[in-house]
Amino acid sequence: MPISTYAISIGSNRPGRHGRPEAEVSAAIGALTGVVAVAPIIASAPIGPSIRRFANTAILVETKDDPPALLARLKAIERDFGRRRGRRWGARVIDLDIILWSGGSWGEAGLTVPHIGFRARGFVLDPLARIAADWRDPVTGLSVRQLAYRLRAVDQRASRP
Ligand code: A4P
Ligand code: MG
Repeated sequence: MPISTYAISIGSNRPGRHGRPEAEVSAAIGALTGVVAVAPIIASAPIGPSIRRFANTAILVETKDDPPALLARLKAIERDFGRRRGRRWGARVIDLDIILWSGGSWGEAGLTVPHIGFRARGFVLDPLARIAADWRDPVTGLSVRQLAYRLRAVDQRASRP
């Protein structure tokens, strides 16, 4: 497998052994090899049933791993950080999702890249736009900058009286 680049989103809304959610996010970045770019960590209001605020960021990783191999590495970190399997979208110490892959699309064995929901999530698009604004989503052909802009426009329309 040649070297490819991945965009990974990181979220935490529960303290763990490294400390507060921001510290968990930083520790997860430290646990990964091949990290070539790190966006600022943002605080974001929870989308879904969780009440606690999230710390979120995005990173770029270069690796020879194919998508399933990288997912296995990410899941090992989630387990090591004490994430418990439970309610989907429940509070979690760390959540690591593969968002984009320089190889394009992947869809086998329970793994979908680009991530199915990322186009509707500001907490993914905003940090990612800081480090990979021109990266094009192979499904829509839109860049991360355009996806972030489009989502903000939708949100503004929704909040207009
Ligand atoms: N899976 C399939 N595709 C992928 C992929 N591209 N990356 C499978 C990672 N995993 C992928 O994921 C469930 C299963 O999806 C995995 O076992 C893998 O085989 P998960 O991470 O265990 O479950 P999840 O995180 O609860 O679900 P999901 O769909 O990843 O939800 P999200 O998108 O992570 O949303 N609000 C704020 N403000 N900030 C957040 O970070 N996060 C969520 C969770 C909800 N609200 C939030 C935030
Ligand atoms: Mg996830």
